[in-house]
Amino acid sequence: MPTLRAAARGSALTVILSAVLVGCTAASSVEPSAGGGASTSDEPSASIPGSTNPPLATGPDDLRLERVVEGLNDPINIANAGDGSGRLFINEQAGVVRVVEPDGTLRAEPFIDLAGRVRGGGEQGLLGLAFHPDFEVNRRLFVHYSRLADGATVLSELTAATDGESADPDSERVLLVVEQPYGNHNGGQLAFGPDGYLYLGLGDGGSGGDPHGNGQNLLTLLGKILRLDVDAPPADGKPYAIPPDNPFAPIGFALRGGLPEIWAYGLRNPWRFSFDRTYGDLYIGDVGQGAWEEVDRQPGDSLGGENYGWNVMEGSDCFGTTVCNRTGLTLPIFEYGHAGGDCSVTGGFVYRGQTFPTLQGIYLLGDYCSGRVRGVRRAGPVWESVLLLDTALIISTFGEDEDGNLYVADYGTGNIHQVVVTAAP
Ligand SMILES: [Ca+2]
Ligand SMILES: [Ca+2]
Repeated sequence: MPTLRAAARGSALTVILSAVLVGCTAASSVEPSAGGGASTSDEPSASIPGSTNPPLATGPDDLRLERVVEGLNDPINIANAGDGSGRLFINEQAGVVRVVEPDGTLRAEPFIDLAGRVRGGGEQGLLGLAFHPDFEVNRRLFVHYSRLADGATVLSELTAATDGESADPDSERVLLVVEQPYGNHNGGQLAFGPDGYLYLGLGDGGSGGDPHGNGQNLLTLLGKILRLDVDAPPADGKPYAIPPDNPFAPIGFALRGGLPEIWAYGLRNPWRFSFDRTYGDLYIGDVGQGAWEEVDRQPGDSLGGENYGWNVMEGSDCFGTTVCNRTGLTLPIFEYGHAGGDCSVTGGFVYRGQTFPTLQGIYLLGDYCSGRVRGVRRAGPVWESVLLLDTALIISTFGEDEDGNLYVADYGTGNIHQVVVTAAP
């Protein structure tokens, strides 16, 4: 384990969830100030070449996972409601959301039961859950799931009971349906950004190698991260609005060569992504084909429209060819190969809690197949990385509570673990 050095500045789903959601160089600008907007940091901009991240110079000794909840069935998402309740909400793949009370008790009754509408298994299921930033007041929440009848992607809004303790499936209002050509690569993550917009990650549709070229096709929502406004009045015959500054939002009557919902593209299967709650940076774990698992990072002041490369490239290698045109592609800040049982990245979170100072600013990610937990952190112009843990878990997702504590779900046992750092003896 690395030791902390004060000078440092840090600034699959698969196999079971089916067969491997099988899988550099970031154009990184100066990190914006905590309040967003103007860049005040003196950190230089830099492009980080390929797969040769230096080791993390400083970091947490004695990182470990502490089991805090047991008894979930195929947990694949962990969310909080941001309502001051201190609860965690766990998606079970088959379509049920369970509640973990602040005292750690797993409530017997589901928060919501959508099992009658969800196709669970493989890479399908109740993949995403996001609470409206004003959930405490408006009780609005959003789900992303695979439709029972045909596996199509569904994004829906639901309204919880006034006490916020449950949500009636009959409150469902479907916002978006995207047909799926194959059962795999459905993406998953649903999250509100610091800008108040709702982001949804969709995979390339499935099969292998992106046979339809969806990742680079701006006329499909597959292989993209979408950005929707669910607060403005619905427009253009859709049950949501398009943020006017989306990169392909029409200007007047002028179309701009892509579907207006698209925020970023060139993604293979962005199963999990998250926003750094301090800087607003977007970190995407994009599952690789057969060679490279990658983490992409978008600065908090990005204007969107990034092309993360798939299927021109897998990680920082050309995909299927020895030469390819890298112009305009945003390559990963971190990638790792498939040696030693690694096969499918599960993106995590930048730790911003107050409990474990040595973990501060480190982006944690896991591998679904190997159980390894890695950390990535920016140090001036480079992104350092480290192997933090080698576990026996089947890491399906990370999650963050309201205080910034991080959790890991084990798909194998149904247990939820908290990421903790024990005090040095
Ligand atoms: Ca699919
Ligand atoms: Ca990529």
